Amino acid sequence: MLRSWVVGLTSLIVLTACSATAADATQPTAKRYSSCEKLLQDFPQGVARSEPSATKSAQAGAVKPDVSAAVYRANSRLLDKNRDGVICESTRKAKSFAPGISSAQLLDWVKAVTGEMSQPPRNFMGLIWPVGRPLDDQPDPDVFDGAPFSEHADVMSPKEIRAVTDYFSSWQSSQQDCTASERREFSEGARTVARWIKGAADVATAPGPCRSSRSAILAWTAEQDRDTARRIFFHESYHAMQNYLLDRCAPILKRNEDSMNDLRWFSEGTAEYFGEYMSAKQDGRTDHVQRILQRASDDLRGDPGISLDSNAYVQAAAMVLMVDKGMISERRLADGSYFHDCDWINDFDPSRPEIATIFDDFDKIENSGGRYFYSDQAISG
Ligand SMILES: [Ca+2]
Repeated sequence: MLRSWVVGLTSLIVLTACSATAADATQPTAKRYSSCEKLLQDFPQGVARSEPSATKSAQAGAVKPDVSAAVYRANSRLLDKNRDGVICESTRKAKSFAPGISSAQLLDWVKAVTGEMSQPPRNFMGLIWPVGRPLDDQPDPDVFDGAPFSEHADVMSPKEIRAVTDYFSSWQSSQQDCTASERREFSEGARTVARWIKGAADVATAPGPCRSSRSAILAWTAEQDRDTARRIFFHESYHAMQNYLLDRCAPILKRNEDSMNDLRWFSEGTAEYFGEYMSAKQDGRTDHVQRILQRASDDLRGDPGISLDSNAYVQAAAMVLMVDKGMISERRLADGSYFHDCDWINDFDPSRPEIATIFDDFDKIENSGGRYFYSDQAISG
């Protein structure tokens, strides 16, 4: 029995080898490329050696690569570093487990964000899954490792929950560009994310895992419409693209991260502004500033004494005021370049007199004829 199986296998190998030789003899040798940049000019989605390899890559959230055994064979030694049967696979990945948005649509969101940045990370992944309604109206940091998420009703089966947690951990472990010490943190990171997902937390965050590989992950709650989920996804993606946030600047500036908490208004305000900006851009709208000011204005009407530290709505409005005053530009906000080094920690410190005026005047939003704007006095003040 074993003998005949071995014989059969040998014949198969011979047959395969013969057909490969025959194919090589009749086909011109495929072009060799010296880099992925060059190959991607001809094959923008990368090249798989076979249909199953292409399908597997697409299931992992990438754009489905073209299939060409000849191109693959000519270039795999140099360009298929992780030996997964695909050369120059997409570095942008997205997976949606939520009804209401497909993985292909989420990949469009991912590409929109990374395309906007002047220094995007090499690898980026977006992940969305559904949760139900909140179980109470208080955050439960004790349940979620200190993260300010709240428990929601489960809407996924145990099998689906497993699929979401597996997706995150397998994407993370496939990241080849992270350092050995960063990779040692992977399992604890994946376990934390899995606890959030299993606990039906309203997760909205940008977990590492390293400088060259970033992700934005979102639990889409039953109370959020699609536009809200998209805006939050863009907000979190922006955090993932802020190359120098407080945790990264603390060791560089030799300061304790907690001593810089009064800078969060700027990292949050830019992210919230970006969420509205990117949503408008995708929809072909130009009303993002109006929406930002209207939300802040509604918030201020509910609580006129609110401070600029209190929430992202008023912090995004403060960005509008700074653009109006010429202190920042929308272009640099949108392309992430205020976060290319740690200068922002000093530039936007509330103890600076010009920043103190923003803390004084962010609430001077006026409304006339349905239009929201900062008063001339606030702009010139
Ligand atoms: Ca590969």
